Parts: sequence; structure tokens; C-alpha cells
Amino acid sequence: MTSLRTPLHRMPVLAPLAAVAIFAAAGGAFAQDKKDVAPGDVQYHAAPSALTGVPMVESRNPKAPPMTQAEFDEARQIYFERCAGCHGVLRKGATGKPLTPDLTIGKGTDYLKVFIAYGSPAGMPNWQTSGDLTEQQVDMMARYIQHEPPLPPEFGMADMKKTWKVIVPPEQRPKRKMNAYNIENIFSTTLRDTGEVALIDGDTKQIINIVKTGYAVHISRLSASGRYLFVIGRDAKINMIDLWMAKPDNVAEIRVGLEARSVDTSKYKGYEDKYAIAGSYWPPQYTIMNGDTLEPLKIVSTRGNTVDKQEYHPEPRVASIVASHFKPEFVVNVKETGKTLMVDYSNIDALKVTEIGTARFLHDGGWDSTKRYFMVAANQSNKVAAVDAKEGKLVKLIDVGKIPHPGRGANFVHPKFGPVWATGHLGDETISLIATDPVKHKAVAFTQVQVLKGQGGGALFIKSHPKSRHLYSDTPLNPDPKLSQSVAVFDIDNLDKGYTVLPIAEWAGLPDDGGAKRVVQPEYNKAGDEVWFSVWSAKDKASAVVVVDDRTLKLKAVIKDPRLITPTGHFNVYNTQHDVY
Ligand code: DHE
Repeated sequence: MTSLRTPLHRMPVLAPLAAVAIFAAAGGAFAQDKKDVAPGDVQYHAAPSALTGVPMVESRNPKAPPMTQAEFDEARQIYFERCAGCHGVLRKGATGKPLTPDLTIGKGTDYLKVFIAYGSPAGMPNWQTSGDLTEQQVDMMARYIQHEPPLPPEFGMADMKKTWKVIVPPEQRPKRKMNAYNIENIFSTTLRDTGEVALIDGDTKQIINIVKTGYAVHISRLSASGRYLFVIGRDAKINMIDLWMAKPDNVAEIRVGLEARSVDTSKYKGYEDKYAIAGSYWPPQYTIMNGDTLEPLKIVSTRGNTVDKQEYHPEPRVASIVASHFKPEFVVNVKETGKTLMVDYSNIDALKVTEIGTARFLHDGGWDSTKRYFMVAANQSNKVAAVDAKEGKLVKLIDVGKIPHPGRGANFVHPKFGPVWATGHLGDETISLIATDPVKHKAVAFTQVQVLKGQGGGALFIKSHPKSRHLYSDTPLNPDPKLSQSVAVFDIDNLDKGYTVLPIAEWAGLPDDGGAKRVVQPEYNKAGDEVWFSVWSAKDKASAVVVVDDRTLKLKAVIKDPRLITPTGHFNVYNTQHDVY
């Protein structure tokens, strides 16, 4: 206990493990109930929140150590830049522990300072010993988290309407395609740090347009017809791009909140292109919009009780959303409560929502090959939930490896188990194959039938294609650059043979400028005979897109352009429109 009272600047520099041993010895609650978190996972979640500069309601806890306004403001900024992704806006806990004053005041400033400075093996970064925060900032953060969490504003209909712009009204849009592009083979590539997407012609590999979108833009999705591309930024700004224009560009935009990650559009027969939906991290809600104009029509809060302990959670963020092909429904996955909501949009004035309890910390996922079962990763629970979109029920929770992260996953026909859906993991090197055919392979359906050994942990995306016999798995968050700069490819007919490594970053032939050159997100072209990868470096370093010939596994093209800044995800129009993966 005495060591906890030693002023921090006089403490020997401890390895994080030693620092945690002190807590354990001191009976520290944080040390007791930790789960292992992979370093890549922490890095992944510790991105700056779009809420950093937003005005918030602040109140001070009289029992907490005092802070000046200037200290509070700086601490708040640090919290939203570095901590909110894991601990939540209201500090109720997500990937990281809850940090509300009822828990932190009892621990005291000294205890909290050591924890922040040295981190923990559970994944809390060592903010001071890594040089990211100074000793004075650590002291400030330890006091800050004993005060009430500042409350960001809500974002309702009036706020949305103020941001809503129809740039080209539907009646002024082209009546037919006005360009010669093969739009089904266009790729929308996220340019994360410039807040843009690059529309790239998949046939010629030429950039068609660089379109301005939201801050730290995240994903692109297609309307059912394939005409409209929807892009969402982390600042919850949605851009709607018309691919029929002579030069495809924005036709409408809106903000549906202050922070968001997911967008999709209605795909059920009779409702094609009718509605769009977006899920927000803050406020925790989803918004249904007109599919033509983005006019906001209905906002639904996701605040509620968790699936397991049935406790109220004030900040359940909306993770992945997909449109059902079986019913007029959106499948909305709520992270902190662990619920999958089947939102029936056939009458949005009398919205029917079927709430399916799945598992906490739902994140990303995709359809099985029949598009009946939605396979969603509950990443901190190390499970995949299989949800039946036809029957509207949970089929099974399947135990997989550590922190599954599939993107939309990969479907292929396994030589022994028939159709399977695959996910890689952030926390270990395994790739889980889950059988998805309850008719011809009933005995093994929705069980993990095989575990492949991939290159390493830090995997984010895995991909295959009905016309391909390959399975690609990236590892962009692996700390070893050899792994983060290459991908593993499996031959589906010889899975036991292991994988071939493709040195994608090396093939990009970029200058040796110290860029991280992380290879991220395999995505097939429409024909299924090419696979595209981003080679992702920081904003001030060179990046590229590399195209591989799927048949020969040889380099086919490198797309380099000074405008391709921080490319990350890419979305082929046809494959995204039809959920082909
Ligand atoms: Fe993503 C999908 C959330 C960080 C690239 N990401 C998703 C989805 C969610 C999500 C909820 C599913 C959307 C859907 O299907 O409707 N991502 C988050 C985060 O909360 C997190 C961890 C931290 C953050 O601050 O945003 C995060 N994501 C990242 C990145 O750092 C990545 C690698 C690079 C980037 O562009 O920011 C990244 N996320 C992606 C991509 C997809 C995605 C490319 C779409 C995958 C797909 O195949 O559909």
C-alpha cells in the first residue's frame, strides 16, 4: 500500500505488469476483473471521438479533487481524443472499464494516476511511460475521472433538419445514366483522414471523382438499385452520391447525430431505394430517412437495459446495420445492450421492432450465403450471434476466438462442411469457420467446424467471393510490420495446407518515408477475379491501392495518386449492393 502513496515522479519506472501487481496486492477492483485485450484492439478503439469539440453540460462533483476550468477543459479534450472509444462518452464502460465517480472517487487520485501512467495487461495503454501524456496530464486525468462525465447534447429532428441539404432535388436528377462508366464495378474507397471518398473505376483503375464527405469517413453502402451510394462519417454526416450523374457527386446530405458508424438502405421487394437508415454512437439512436432525399422521418432511441444483467445503459451505441432480404426490416445491432433489433419499416408511423437478445458489444457482421442468417460479432464476448432474419429469432451464440472482427465476413463452400461463414480475430491468430447450412449439414449447422491458423492477431477483415476459391485475411493491427503489411491467402480446396503470404505493401512500391503501410480490407471486383487492398499510411505519408489477380495471386495493378490520402475501406458497388462476400 505504501508504494501507492509514493509520489509518482519518485517511483521507479515499472513495467505495466508490475504496476498492476501493485493494484492487485492493494485489492484494486480494476485489477481483479480484467479480461485480456489485444494491443491492436486498444489502438483500434482509441481513435479520437467526433465529440471532442462539442459543447457539453458540465457539473462538478464536490467530493472529487478540485480542478481549474482550464484543467477540466484540457482533460475533457484528452478524454474524448483518447479514452472515450473504450470507456464510453458517459464513462459507463464498453471495451474499457466503467469510470463513473461512484467507482473512481473511492479509488483516489494516487491509485488512478498509477493505473493511467503504467497501463495494464488487460489493454489499458501506459499513457505516461509511453510518452503520450505528461505526469501533470496524468494527474489531471486522475482528478477528471472523479468528476461527473460532461454530457453531450441530444440531437433530435430540429437539429437534423438544420443540417439537411438536398443539393440536387430528385426531379432535377438524370432520368438515365449519364456516364459511360460500368458503375457496377466502381469502388468507393474511404479516404479516412481527409473526409472524402475516392470513386475509382474498377475497369480502368482511374479515379472518377474525389467526393467530400464527413469527418474521418467510415463506410459506404449502396441503395438496392445500385444507383445511390451512401457514405457516413464519424461525425454522423451522411452523403448521398448519385452514380448516374455525368460525374457522380453528392445530391443530398444530413447529420443524424454527433458521432456515428453505420448506414444502409431498404432492400426488400417493393421498398427498393425507399428508405435509408443510419445508426449513431451519440446520441444512441437510429434514424430512418427518405431514400431519395435523406429527409429524416423517424428517430428511435436505443437506450435501455442490457441483455445479460438487465441493467439500464444510458449509451448503447448502434453498431452494424443491414437490410433484410426476407422482410421489410432493418437489422440494427446495439453494442452495449447486446441486442439485435429487427426494425419493420413497412409502416414507420407504427414502427414494429422485434428485440432479439444476442450478446454484449455487438460490432460488425454480414449475411451467410443465403442472406437469411445475419452473423454478427459480439467482439468483447468472443462470440458470433447467428440471427435468423426469416423467423426473427436468435439461432445460436457461437463461441469463437478472441475478439472476432469479420467486417462482413467471408462465405464459401467448405469441402467437408458445405457453406461456411468465416471471421478473423483481433485478439489471436485464428480464423473461425462456422457452418451455415441447417438443411444439408444439419448436424454441424451454426457450430465452429474448423479453426484455421492465420498470420497473427490484429486481423480486421476477411473476404472471399462465390467465383473465387481463395480466402484472404488481413492483419493491419498486428504490431509486427511484416504481418501488418501483408495478407494471408488460403486455398479453399486445401485449407489444411496453410496460407500463402502476399507482400502487398512491398508490391505497392511506395517511398521509404516511414509510413505504416498497413494493408487493409480485401475487396473483390464485380467479376470476382481481382482483389483490391489499401496500403494505409498516415496523412503526411504515401499510400496506395494494390490490385491482385485472384487466379494467379500475382500483382495486377498499383493505383497511386497524391489524392489517395489514408485509404482504408473500399466498397465495390455490385458486391456491396448485393451483399456478395
Ligand atoms: Fe470500423 C465497419 C465501428 C475503427 C474500418 N466499423 C464498422 C462497423 C462499425 C465500426 C460499427 C460496422 C458498420 C456496418 O456494417 O453497418 N470502427 C468502429 C469503431 O467503433 C472503431 C473501433 C473505432 C472508431 O473510433 O471508429 C472503428 N474501422 C476502424 C478503423 O480504424 C478502420 C480500420 C479504418 C477506418 O477507416 O477508420 C475501420 N470499419 C472499417 C471498415 C468497415 C468498418 C472498412 C466496413 C467493413 C465492411 O466490410 O463492411
